[in-house]
Amino acid sequence: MMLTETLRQRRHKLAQIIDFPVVFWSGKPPSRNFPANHYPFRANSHFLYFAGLPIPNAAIQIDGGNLILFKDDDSPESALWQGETPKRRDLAAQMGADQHYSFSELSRFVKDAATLPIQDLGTYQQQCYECDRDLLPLRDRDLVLAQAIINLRLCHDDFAVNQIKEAAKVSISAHKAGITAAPHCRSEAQVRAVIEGEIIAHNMTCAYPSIVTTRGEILHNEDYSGELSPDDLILADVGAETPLGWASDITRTYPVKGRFSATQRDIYDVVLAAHDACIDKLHPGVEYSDIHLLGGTVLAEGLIDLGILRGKAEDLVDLDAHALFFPHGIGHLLGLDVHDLEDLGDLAGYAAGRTRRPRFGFQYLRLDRVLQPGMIVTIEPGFYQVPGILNNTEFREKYQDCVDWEGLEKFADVRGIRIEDDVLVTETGSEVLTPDLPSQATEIEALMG
Ligand SMILES: [Mn+2]
Repeated sequence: MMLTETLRQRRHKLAQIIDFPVVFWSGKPPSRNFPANHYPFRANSHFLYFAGLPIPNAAIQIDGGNLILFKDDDSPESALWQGETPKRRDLAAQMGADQHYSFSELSRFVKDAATLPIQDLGTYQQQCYECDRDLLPLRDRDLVLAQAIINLRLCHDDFAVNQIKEAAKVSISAHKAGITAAPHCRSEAQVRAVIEGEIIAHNMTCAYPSIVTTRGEILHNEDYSGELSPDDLILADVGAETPLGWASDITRTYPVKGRFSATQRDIYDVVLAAHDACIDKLHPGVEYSDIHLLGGTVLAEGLIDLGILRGKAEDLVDLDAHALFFPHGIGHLLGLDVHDLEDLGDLAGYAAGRTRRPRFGFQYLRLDRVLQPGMIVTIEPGFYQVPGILNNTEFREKYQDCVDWEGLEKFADVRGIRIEDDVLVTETGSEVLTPDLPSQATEIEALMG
C-alpha cells in the first residue's frame, strides 16, 4: 500500500480513539561543535509514524484526521552547501497533508493540543515553551495520547510489516557477510566494518549501535578495539533501519576460526533449543512472560544435561538460578525503534496494571503482554558468564547447590552466546521475519567454509 494512504488510515484510526488535536515535532540533529556540523539526524518515531518522512525541524498537527505540516523551506543560500532540498509543498503532498505552513505558525496550533516529549533536548525545551507546560512526567491529555499511540503502534499495519521485512532482509545479508568474512578478519572492528558496510551499501543505517564483540558477556558492548583469537566466539547483534525509520534486530554468535569447539557447540545448541522452543510457541493469546519462562526452562534443562546446573529445571527456574547465565529478558517489541515505544517507559511493554517483577529472573523483561496479531517481537535467549554475577558472593551463597561450579569451569571458552530473530505474530500463529539467516551450528560452520 502507498505511504500516503497508510498515513491517512493511521490518522483516521487515531481520530477514532481521541477527540482533541495533537502535535508531533520531528526534532533536529544536535550539533557537534557548530550548527552545520551535526550528528546524524533521526526523526522522532511518533512523528515518523504519522508523517512518514524523516524531515528535520518540522512538526505536524493532526485534528480529526486532518493533517497540517509546519516547516520552513531552506534558504536559497543553503543550496550552496546542501543543494536543493525538497519544498514544503512537495513534502506536504507526499504525506497527504491538508495544509502546510511555515514553522513559526505552529504556535497558533499547539494551544489545546496534546503531544509527546521527544528525545533531543533542544526540541524538548521548545516543546515545553510552545505548550507552556512541562511534558514530563506524562499527564492528562498527553497521557491519553500516549495510550492511544500505544494502541496503534503495538500492532503493525502492512506498510510497517513490509518496511521491517526490508530492514530484516538487509540485516540478513549483512550478518551473512560478517559470518563469511570473520575467519579472514583480525579484529572486531574489521568484522563490524564488513557487517555495517553491507547495511550502508543498501542506503540503510543501523537501528542501534552495533555489538560486534568477543566479549559477549558484556550485554551491550559498544567497543570494537579487540583483536580476534582463533578460539574466540564473535557475538554480533546488528540491525538495519530503512530510510523511513523501521528497524530490525538480529544476533548471531559464531567461532572466529569457523568451527565451534565441543564446549562452545554444547552451549550453542542449548541456547538454540531455547530460541526454537520460544518461537514455536509464539501465538496470539499467549502471555509473552510465559515465553520468557519457557526460554529459561529449556535453557535450564540443557544446562542440567551439560552438568552446569543441578536439580530439576522447573525448580531452578522458580529460584531464578538460570538467570545467573541468562540475566535479561527473552525479547522486546520491534517497530520504528529497536526497543519499540520505550520512550514511553513501560507503558507500552507492560499491560495496564502490570509492573516489573522484582525477581532476579524478571527484572529486565521488557514486554509483559498478551500477544496479539500484528505485534512484532524479538526472541533472543542467551548464555553468558558475567564475572559480576558469577563472582557475586550473595549469588554464590544462594545458588551454591544449584550450580556445579567445577563442571562450569570446563566451559571457560564460552563468554557469551545469543541468538536473536524477529517474529511477527499472525492471526493463526507467527512468521519469522528473519528466516534466511542460518541459526544451526552446522549451517553456520558451512557458511564459514
Ligand atoms: Mn534485541
